[in-house]
Amino acid sequence: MNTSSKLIAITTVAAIASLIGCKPRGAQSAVSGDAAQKTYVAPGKYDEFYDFVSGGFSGQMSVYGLPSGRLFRVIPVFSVDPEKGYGYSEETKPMLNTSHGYVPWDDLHHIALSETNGVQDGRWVFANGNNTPRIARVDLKTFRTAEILEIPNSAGNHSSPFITENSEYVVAGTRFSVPLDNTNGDVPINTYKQNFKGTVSFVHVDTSGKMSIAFQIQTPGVNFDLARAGKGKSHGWVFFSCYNSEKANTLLEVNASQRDKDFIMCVNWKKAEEYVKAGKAEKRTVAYAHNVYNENSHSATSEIEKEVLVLDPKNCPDMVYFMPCPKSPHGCDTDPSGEYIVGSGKLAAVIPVFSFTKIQKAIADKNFDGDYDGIPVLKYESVLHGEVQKPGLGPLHTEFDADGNAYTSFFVSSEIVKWRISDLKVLDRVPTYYSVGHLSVPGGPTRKPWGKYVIAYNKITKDRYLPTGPELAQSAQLYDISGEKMKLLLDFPTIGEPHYAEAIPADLIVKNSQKIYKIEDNQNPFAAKGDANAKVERKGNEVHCYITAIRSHFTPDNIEGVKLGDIVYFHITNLEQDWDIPHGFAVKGANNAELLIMPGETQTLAWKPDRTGVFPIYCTDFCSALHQEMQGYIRVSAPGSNVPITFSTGKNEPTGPIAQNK
Ligand code: K7E
Ligand code: CUA
Repeated sequence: MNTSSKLIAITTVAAIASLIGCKPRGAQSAVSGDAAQKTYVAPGKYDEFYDFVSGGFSGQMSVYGLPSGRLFRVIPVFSVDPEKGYGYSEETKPMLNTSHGYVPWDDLHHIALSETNGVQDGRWVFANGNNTPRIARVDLKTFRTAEILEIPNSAGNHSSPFITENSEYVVAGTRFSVPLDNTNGDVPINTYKQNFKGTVSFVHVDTSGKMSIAFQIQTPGVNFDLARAGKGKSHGWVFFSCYNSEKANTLLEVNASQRDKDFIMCVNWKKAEEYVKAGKAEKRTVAYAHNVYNENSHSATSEIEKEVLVLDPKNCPDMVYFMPCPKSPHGCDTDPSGEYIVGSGKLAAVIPVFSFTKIQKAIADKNFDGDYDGIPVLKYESVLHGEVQKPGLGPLHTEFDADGNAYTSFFVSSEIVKWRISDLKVLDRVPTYYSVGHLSVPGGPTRKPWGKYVIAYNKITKDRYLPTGPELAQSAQLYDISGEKMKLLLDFPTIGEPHYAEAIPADLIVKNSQKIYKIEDNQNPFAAKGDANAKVERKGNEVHCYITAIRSHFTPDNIEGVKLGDIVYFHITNLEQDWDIPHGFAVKGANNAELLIMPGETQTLAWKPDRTGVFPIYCTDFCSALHQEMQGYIRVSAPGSNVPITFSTGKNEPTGPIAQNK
């Protein structure tokens, strides 16, 4: 054991001992005097940045303003959202379809804003579903989930989605290695070393935003954790951190921490594209869902795709290299110039910083330290720019400003450390409350950081907020980085558990924000584009109600002729053409959520009545002074009844043979 590895070993023991919690001293330290002024956004004024924050196990994404920390919206992505009817309306259910059927939840960790020439462009934001591997694209015109693509040959889509500088690809590395989908997966778990493989996927994004899996690369059975695309000079490469190079399949806490170094995997995707073009990829039969929301029909479709192209590095020289990285790396981040790649070993005592120029030279000189499963391993010293010494305990993630500085989060020692990339000197450190995970600097992962702030996304709140029972809100903390020293400005609670977040100047999004759906563009097959088109039709045991909503009534508002055993479909068209006037729709006893229908849009609620009687329907969104009058009734009769289908608004003559009920 040399001195540095001894140091690592000692620090590792200390780190493991304190992994469970470490509260910084001076936890109640005061914020600087002008913090309130710096975060105060006067009523009616706009924030400077939008902040898109992952919701972790809430499966959603939330949108805050910075510097105020005000919550603007929760965007449902992988989880159903009864507030908006997402995943409950017939139109949105297909968004949550997978090869396993309907999966109404996921674990959303990472955010990737679209880029042009390495600069945020405000078109889309991508997010990963960890559990049932998926990538979603949210359209920033509407702040709605526009597309969800399942990832085959993957299990735990954690190393995802990280975007290339012209949004050519979002990448997806599997956290769990598994028997691949085209093999017989029914194998003993302890045959891990023979039968379990990893993959990284390159998901192409076309100019309209539409995603497709261009190719996958099969890898040794490690665990991929995070990734970053190269930029500038390193454009064309993606760097994936991985742990468990021991290929352990039990007690990873100990067994995956044996080796001094794990790896960062460097993938030359331009080379991979050449191999795909040259026919080197193997077509494999798999099954994965591809779900797309159509803005004109306001409905999603889900297709199961059956094929994927897989490259094996064994047949593709010069495509994949491993770079040793101390002790179970987590974060893997590339600086704005694209020259430096920062690895963050969770149990390491240093932060290694690699040089892209040196990586290229080491490859050219074949400066290898053997291979790992046939893939060349670059010599650590030959690719290293240097190590940040004594930075803190448990480095996780690094962001950058435009002035050559890096900001690294330390989970175990609960702090943010600012250091200079050129000479690796630590410049400043501030505590976080508590146990910070990701950091985010506006534009921090791009070629053009906007700087100004770093936001810490913390795992634990403890004593920071009013107690709310056994679980407390997770928390973000805003720090001013405009000076030499970082200054804490604000705490604000978050929805779900925040992992990564990205902030973007508001004007890049505001100018494109959509206000309504034009009623004349509405192609939903069940739309009623005016009260004259409102109707109720029976088709076998289905009753389709084409209902319009406008302040402050539904047309029709009285419906009869439904029989027990029928399925009733309420197709509600919101005829409003004004910004911010949705209507809601609910019916008593429905085993479903409400609908929330945007101006010009049609959404459908399916309802299977469970008893005869008269059931109220009403608008759930306070839309006008007479919102409370926006209501109606639907009558359900016995299966054999001869009540005909009738529907009306504003008429009160008896319809149908009601005498029988008198
Ligand atoms: Cu560090 Cu899932 Cu990005 Cu959370 S991960 S912190
Ligand atoms: Cu419509 Cu309330």
